[in-house]
Amino acid sequence: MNAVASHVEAYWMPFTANRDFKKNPRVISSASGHHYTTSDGRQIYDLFSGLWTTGAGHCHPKIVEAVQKQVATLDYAIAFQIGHDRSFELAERVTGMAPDGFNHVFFTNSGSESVDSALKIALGYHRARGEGNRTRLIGRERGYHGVNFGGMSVGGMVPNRKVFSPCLLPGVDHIRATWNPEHMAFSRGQPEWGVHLAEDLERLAALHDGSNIAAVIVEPVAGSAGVLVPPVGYLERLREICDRHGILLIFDEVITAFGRLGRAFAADYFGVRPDIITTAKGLTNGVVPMGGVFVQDHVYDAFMQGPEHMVELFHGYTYSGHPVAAAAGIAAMDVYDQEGTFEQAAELAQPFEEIVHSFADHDKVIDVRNLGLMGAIELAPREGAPGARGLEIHKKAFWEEDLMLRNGMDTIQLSPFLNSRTGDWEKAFDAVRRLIDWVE
Ligand code: PXG
Ligand code: PLP
Repeated sequence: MNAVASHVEAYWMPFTANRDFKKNPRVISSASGHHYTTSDGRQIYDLFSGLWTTGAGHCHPKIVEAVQKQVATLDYAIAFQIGHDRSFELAERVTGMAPDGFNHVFFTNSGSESVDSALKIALGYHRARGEGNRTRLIGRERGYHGVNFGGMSVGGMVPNRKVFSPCLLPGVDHIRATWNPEHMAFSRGQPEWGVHLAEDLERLAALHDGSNIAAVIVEPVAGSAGVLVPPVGYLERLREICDRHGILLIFDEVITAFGRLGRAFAADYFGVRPDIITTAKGLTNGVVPMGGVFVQDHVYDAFMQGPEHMVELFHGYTYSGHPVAAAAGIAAMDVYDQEGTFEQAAELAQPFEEIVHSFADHDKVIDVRNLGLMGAIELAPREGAPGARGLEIHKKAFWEEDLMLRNGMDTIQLSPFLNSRTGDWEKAFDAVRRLIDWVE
């Protein structure tokens, strides 16, 4: 065991092969801008910007300063029946950036909490309007909506659901994922094929009667599943079907909100307005854990009835709107505004598309997908060992190419900084090519 390895046993790491990891731990000690520094002193270029979180770069001085100031001014304030300035300020700020009609936001501490909050809000909304029969929830195969019971139930990642199968929420259905290799492989941006996949929702409305369905939740672009981009017209079609049946449409924008597609929200990018939007990650540039659920006025207003002394939504977290998180959020919005971060991301989308699609002709690559600054290079699995190529590439990238690369099974997931320098990409993607050439 090396010096680091002896200190890593106590921590049960999330979504990690603990025993394999602990034999030779990959450990980060600090970060600045576009690089991490490892515990053995190497500078590593981060091609995943944290975990889709840190689009403006690590340890941004303005956000660091705001957090330092806040923690010394107001560390925590009771969150229920009492308010503090920072949470109101952030709420005003971010609803001001949200699509029209989204004038309220409920704060959480993560994407998983945002999703479970959104599902509860959807159920409460219908009940408040006298439609308490609308209880069915619909998700999508291969969707990722976090790991809490609600999000896991509407999610469609099989390994995340398998062990918990008997305890998933009842009354949940899934529409098909928007990926079909035969018709969609190597599409640049949105695939032309596949709008009809939205009709799955119409079929479920016919099966259950639409009047029993509360909400459908989808990621506008599926992230964790390996960047599955919606076909042209697909999200619009979902919106139409929801309207026809009175179903709430929830966009899970935990990855896509705050610039990943070159706009504040994917809802803006696609010009499709959901009823509820879940966010996290980029809300604070990943600096302090925080999420937010944005709701349209008709959703908020539905709750604002009955005796005024009564709590309208029996839901909330001790740390909802935490002062330090809110200060980080406000500073992140300042950075995005002042540096034109979303505009930078929009300009980088085309060069990014070129660079990821330069892998299309590699004999180990079976698909390349991209939209905005989300990208995926999918490798053919090694015979009898699915996932092995992806993990071997991730590890060698860390140890020998000084590169942070995230793999999901055999798909290399790409989430570059919103303010990346294209010269850095050239070096980083040269390394990616060497790794794909090398892997057996
Ligand atoms: N919804 C979406 C769309 C997400 O991407 C969550 C909810 C849950 O957020 P929290 O903060 O509870 O983790 C996410 C999180 C990957 C990967 O490898 C992505 C996420 C989580 C783990 C792995 O792409 N996204
Ligand atoms: N190492 C790798 C593999 C890289 O991709 C990069 C940047 O792209 C670096 C190191 C450091 O690059 P720079 O100092 O230009 O930011």
